[in-house]
Amino acid sequence: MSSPDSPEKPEKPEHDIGVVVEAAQPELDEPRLYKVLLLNDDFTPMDFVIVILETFFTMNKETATQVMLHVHTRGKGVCGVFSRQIAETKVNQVNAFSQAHQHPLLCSMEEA
Ligand code: TYC
Repeated sequence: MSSPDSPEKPEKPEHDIGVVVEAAQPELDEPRLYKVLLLNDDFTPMDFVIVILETFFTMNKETATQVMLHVHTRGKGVCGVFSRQIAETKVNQVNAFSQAHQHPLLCSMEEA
């Protein structure tokens, strides 16, 4: 046990006299954004894809129908653009929902 005035340890100051606190650097980089994509296949019913777009991407029926037809004719299409964590959650939710209904519909993401 060392005495209170042992030489190993400087005495703890009562206050942080002489300590300079610098402001944190502002966050300069914008968070990266990710497109969530639906991929076409030959088996998933069109109505099921429309339900996906309405349920997970809050589209109305008209917009959901347009996006579904775009995917159907062009092979893939963007459902929305999100931060990485939200995009990952959407992809997982859509793929789990499609699997649960035995449809091969695939959802993926890529940096915007
Ligand atoms: N091609 C499907 C059909 O003809 C419809 C479909 C659209 C499937 C979009 C997937 O992401 C998709 N029933």
